[in-house]
Amino acid sequence: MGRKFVVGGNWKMNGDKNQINEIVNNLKKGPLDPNVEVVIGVPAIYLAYVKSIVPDTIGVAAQNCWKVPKGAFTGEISPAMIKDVGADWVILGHSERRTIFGEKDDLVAEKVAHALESGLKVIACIGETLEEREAGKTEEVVFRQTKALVPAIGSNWDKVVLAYEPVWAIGTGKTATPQQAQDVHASLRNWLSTNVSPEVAANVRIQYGGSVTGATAKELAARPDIDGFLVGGASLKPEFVDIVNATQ
Ligand code: G2H
Repeated sequence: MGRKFVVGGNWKMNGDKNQINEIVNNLKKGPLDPNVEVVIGVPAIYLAYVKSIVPDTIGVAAQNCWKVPKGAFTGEISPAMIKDVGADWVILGHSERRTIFGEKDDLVAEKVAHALESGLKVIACIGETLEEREAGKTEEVVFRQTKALVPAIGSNWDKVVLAYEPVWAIGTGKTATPQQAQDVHASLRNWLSTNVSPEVAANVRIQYGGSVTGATAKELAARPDIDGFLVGGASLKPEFVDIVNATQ
């Protein structure tokens, strides 16, 4: 069976109720390709609100969570809480979490493990910095980040989407070329085939993320190993619909 195209909108720390209403109305108007899975990653404080106004066909994701169900962790939210308000996804390991908030591979893995144990689906982000790319270390970094996730994911690969987001392309307007993205996706799939299993490699969906727009999505989506997008800035705009429909 083919991999279902999956497009995530990562709103990051943006939006108020007015803007959220506009974004959701735009999604409702669509029309969205029914063969594409759509997930919107919203600020934690708006998870319940978004869940109450968005159609059930659109998944709702938190952008982060902590690694245990509850306790004295001021300011954190748990997968149990995310599920309790009706959301079913969490984005973990985003490069902004890694670079601004100092999250390392092992912490990301612990969060992924607990989120999956709690019944959430996970968009797990990986990607190299410009310095690492220029030093020829793209594969080394992406494989290292993925390797840390393997024991955390265990047999739950069907609940995981990998998002390859080169850090140099995030929010910079510098999208990776379709060939650059395809090359990393293909070598990652190859690594998964050797280090996890050929089945996982064939079935896991790998999104590309980094300054995707309505103008760049179609050409990226045409590449065989690009199974969707994780979209930041453009997910706040009407063109998000064009990105969802990029394979049409
Ligand atoms: C990468 C992406 C969404 P943007 O972070 O995760 O953001 O599309 O703004 O580069």
